Amino acid sequence: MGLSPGVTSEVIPGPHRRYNALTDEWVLVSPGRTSRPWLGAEESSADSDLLTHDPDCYLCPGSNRANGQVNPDYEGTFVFDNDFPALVKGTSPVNVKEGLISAESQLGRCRVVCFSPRHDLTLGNMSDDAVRQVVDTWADESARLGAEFTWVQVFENRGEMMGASNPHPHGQIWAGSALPVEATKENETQLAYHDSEGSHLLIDYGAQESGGPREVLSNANWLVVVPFWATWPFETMVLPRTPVHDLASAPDESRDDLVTTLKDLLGIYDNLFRRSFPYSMGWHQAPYWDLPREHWVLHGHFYPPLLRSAGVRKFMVGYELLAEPQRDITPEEAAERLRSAG
Ligand code: H2U
Ligand code: ZN
Repeated sequence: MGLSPGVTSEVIPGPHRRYNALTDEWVLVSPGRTSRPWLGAEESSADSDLLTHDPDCYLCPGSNRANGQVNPDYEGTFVFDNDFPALVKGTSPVNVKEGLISAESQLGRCRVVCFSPRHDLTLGNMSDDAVRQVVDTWADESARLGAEFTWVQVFENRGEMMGASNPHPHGQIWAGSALPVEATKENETQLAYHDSEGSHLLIDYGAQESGGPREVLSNANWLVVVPFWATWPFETMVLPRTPVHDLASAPDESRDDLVTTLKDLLGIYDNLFRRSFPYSMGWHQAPYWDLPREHWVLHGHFYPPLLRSAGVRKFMVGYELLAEPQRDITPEEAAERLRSAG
């Protein structure tokens, strides 16, 4: 490829737009704007002390869930069908096409994944073995759901600010028959790149960023960067160093390295503003279909909402909603601050 790690490491001083090669979109970057006065919303940043087992928590072992089922006395991870699923298998077919009005069926299944029986832990402070079990559970569940559905979305909403309903460490998996919007964009860019360059977009991108100003951390199998085109202030992307299509095909040593990667990254996030750091994270795995998958590289996205302190969040409003995403702190500054929180 002939790409050097120094490319675009120079500071770009004024407002400019950056291209997102993964989604074929643009983001407006306005360096220096965080120094503007702030009289707006400040979120409460107090982390409350949690019980190791909370009898009122519907995810704790032995608890009653909303549908009346009782959780088993589980010891590692525990997965169950969401009692309030956004996608279901047995709906009557929808096929509407009348002028500009279209609708189609979307069948699916929603799972809830408890990461640990301990109510007070987070993915970042669980033991290596316990996090490895979470990675294996994500992989096994994805393969199983992928046998039935096209897209398997593994994700975690952490913290009240991101809409998590409960501090008990947990995530969700939504599997569906149609390829969602984000996946469709990423599929098109990765396929087009693979066709024209004969290599993988995200592997080449990782190679270009490795050791550069946007790298946050790395090891033999994984690289974490603040993408050149990041929209959220401390957004990161977790990239494998060699093409892996989905979690289930990640070999043993890669999964072990992923455990270290996740724990290191989450430690950095919690250190940054000295609070339990809220975020939405998730894995983008190749679609489970008969069409080509070779171009697709497994990767993780972390989208944290915080901007300048534990109490001030980034709002995607105004220009962002109406025109295009905009950021103040540059991806290079964000990566620098994340590295120093390590
Ligand atoms: P979130 O915290 O990301 O919302 O995930 C919790 C999920 O757990 C949520 O989707 C489900 C909610 O529907 N849930 C159950 O399936 N059973 C319950 O008893 C309560 C919540
Ligand atoms: Zn609990």
